[in-house]
Amino acid sequence: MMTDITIALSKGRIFDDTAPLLKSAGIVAQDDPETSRKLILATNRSNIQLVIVRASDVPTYVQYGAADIGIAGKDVLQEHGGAELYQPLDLNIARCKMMVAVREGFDYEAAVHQGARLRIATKYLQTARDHFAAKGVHVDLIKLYGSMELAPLVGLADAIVDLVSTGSTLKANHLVAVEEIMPISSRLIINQAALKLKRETIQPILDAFAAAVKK
Ligand code: PRT
Ligand code: MG
Repeated sequence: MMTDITIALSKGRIFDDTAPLLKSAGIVAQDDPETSRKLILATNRSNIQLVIVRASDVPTYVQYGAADIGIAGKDVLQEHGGAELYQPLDLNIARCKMMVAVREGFDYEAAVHQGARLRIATKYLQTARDHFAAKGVHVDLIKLYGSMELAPLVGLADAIVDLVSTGSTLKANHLVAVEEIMPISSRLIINQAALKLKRETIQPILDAFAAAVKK
């Protein structure tokens, strides 16, 4: 019997970093998601397809079984909560850091020390809430969907919680990172029911990924 496997991932850096891992599992996409408008990509393996979704939607597709396997950043999984997702493998790709950043010249340490109530703009509400609660810092969280770097520049927030990789976006906007919240990389996620029902097909993919991951 032919088992159909659907793998959900986002285009851009996750697709780019995942393609070599897929290749090591013998899976090659038939289209390039950067140039194709297709949302479902066939692969060289007739029983395996890729679906291209927003990075933050990957856990949802896998949770509901619309995809069997997904690749998602720890940032995304932290916000989703990870309920019902089997997370067997850190792929060590799309690495960056979740950080707190402020405007150059803003004395974050002093503000924290004085017990000031801080306004924090972020797309990562759950992560920010957990971080400041653990520090015992009172915050007002302001939800944004992107370009968090703008918020401190126009007085919307005292600080942001965002991902930083090269640091050039912060620098270009006269912001500085003042605290690392956690290192981020992408993980393989698997629907638990799919793993039981389709283990014959899923296990070799998992094994190939595990063997190909850069330590
Ligand atoms: O872009 P979209 O709104 O569709 O969604 P997304 O931003 O969640 O997706 P995408 O594809 O941009 O990122 C997918 C995953 O890559 C994220 O979930 C992270 O796990 C991981 N990743 C790794 C990053 C970065 N590095 C990164 N630098 N995601 C985003 N950035 C952004 C960051 O938010 C900031 O705006 O890049 C900017 C900073 O980069 P530097 O190099 O200037 O520091
Ligand atoms: Mg992005």
